[in-house]
Amino acid sequence: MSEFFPGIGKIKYEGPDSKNFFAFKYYDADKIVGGKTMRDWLKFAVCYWHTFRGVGSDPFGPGTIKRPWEDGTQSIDNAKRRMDVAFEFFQKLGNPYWCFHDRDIAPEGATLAESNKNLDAIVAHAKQWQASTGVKLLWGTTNLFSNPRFMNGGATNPDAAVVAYAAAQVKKAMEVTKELGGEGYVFWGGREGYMSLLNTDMKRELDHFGRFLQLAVDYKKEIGFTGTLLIEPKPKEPTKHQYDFDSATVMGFLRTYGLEKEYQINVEANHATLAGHTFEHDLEISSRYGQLGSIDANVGDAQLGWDTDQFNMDIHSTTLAMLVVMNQGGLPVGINFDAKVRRESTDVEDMFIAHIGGMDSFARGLLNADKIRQDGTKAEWIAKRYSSFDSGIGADFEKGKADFKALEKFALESGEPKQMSGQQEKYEVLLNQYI
Ligand code: XLS
Ligand code: CA
Ligand code: CA
Repeated sequence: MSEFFPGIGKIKYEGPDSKNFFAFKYYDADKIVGGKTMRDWLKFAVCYWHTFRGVGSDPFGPGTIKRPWEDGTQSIDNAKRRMDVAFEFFQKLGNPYWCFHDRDIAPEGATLAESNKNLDAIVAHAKQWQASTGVKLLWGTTNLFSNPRFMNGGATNPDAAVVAYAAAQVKKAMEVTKELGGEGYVFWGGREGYMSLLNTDMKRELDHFGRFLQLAVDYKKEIGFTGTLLIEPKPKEPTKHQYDFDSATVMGFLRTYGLEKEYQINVEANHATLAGHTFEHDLEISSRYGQLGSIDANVGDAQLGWDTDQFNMDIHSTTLAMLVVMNQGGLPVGINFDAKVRRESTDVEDMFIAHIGGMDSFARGLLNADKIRQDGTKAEWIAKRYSSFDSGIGADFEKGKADFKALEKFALESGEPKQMSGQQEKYEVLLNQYI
C-alpha cells in the first residue's frame, strides 16, 4: 500500500526543549496529570471536513490547496483513497479519535437512496481502518447546510418535504455513527435560523426544531445507540440569526422542550466569541449546569470577526478552558480540532504542524490548569470572596430561610456594607504565574 506522507514518521513526544516541529513538546499521551492520562483528559479528534475536504476556498476565490492524492472526481475510489490518507495521518499524528459529516466522507448521489449506498461503502471502509488502527470515532454529524435544498433550513424549513428529507439524512447518519462506535452525535444548525423575520413564523420553526430533536432521541433509543447527543451553538453564519445562539440559549431551549436530560452541549471556541462571549464563558455556563459534553477546538480572529476556524495556539485560552474541564472531572465526549490550515498554508506538512501545535497548546493548558488546582490559591480567594454566604444572613438567603423582610431588617441594622475590592489585576497576575 502506498504511503501518502513519506518522510513524516510517527510523531513522538520530545519534551519542551525540542526544536523539532514534527514532535510534541507537551502532549505526552501516557503522562498522568491530575489522576488521569493526558490522552483521557484531552480525547483529541481530527475532523474530516477541514483536514481532508478543505481546499482553502473563501468568498473571494477558489481553493488554493491541491492534495496529491485527489484525482478531482466524486468517485467512490477517490473517497476510499482519501480515507486511506486520513488513517495514515491519524496513525502518524497519534490522535485517538476522528469526526465526520455524512457528506464529507462519501459523495452525495443523484437520489437519497444512492447517497445512502455511497455512505455505506465508505463506512465499511472506515470500519476496517478503525479495526486495524484502533483509531475511534468521537462523533458523527449530518450536513444539513451545504446542499441547496437546505437553503431555508433542515429541521426548521418552512417546507415539510425538506424537513422529511433532513430527518431521513439524520436517521441514516445516526445509524452509521452507531455502526462505527461513535461516542457522540452532534447537531449543528447552521441554517436552523432565519435571514429575515418578515417571512418567518419563529414559534412554529422552534416547535418543529423541538419535535425534530425529540424524534432523534426516540430513534437513538430504538436503535440502541448509546452515544451522547449534542447541540453545537453558534449565533450566526451562515444565517443571520441562528436558534442555537449560545450555550445559555440552547440550555433554555432544551428545558422548554423537555430535552435537557437528552442533550449535552458541544462548545466551539470560535462560536462562543462570535456570540460576544469568551470561549471559557460558554464552557463555564454549560459546565455549571451539568451540560458540557464536548469541545470544538479552534479560535477566531478578533480583527476579522467571522468563523475563521484557526488552530488555537493561545495558552491563556487553553489554560482557562482546561480549568473548566478539569473542574468537572473531564469531558464525556472529547476535543475535536474543528480547525483548518490557512488558505495560504498549502503544504501537507502544514497539516501536521497545525495539529501538533494545537495538541501541544491544549496539553500545556491542561498542565497549567493542574498547577492552578494543585496550588489552590485561586479557589481559596474565590471561596473567601463569597464567604459571607457561608453563615448568618447569607446562608439564610441561600437556603431560602430569609425573605425580603428578613433581608430588609438585616440591611437596616447593619448599615452601609463595607467596600470589597474585586482585585481583578491580582487574579490576572496570579494567572500569569502558572502560564
Ligand atoms: C460550523 C460548524 C460545523 C459543526 C459540525 O461552523 O463548526 O463544522 O462543527 O457540523
Ligand atoms: Ca464546529
Ligand atoms: Ca466553526
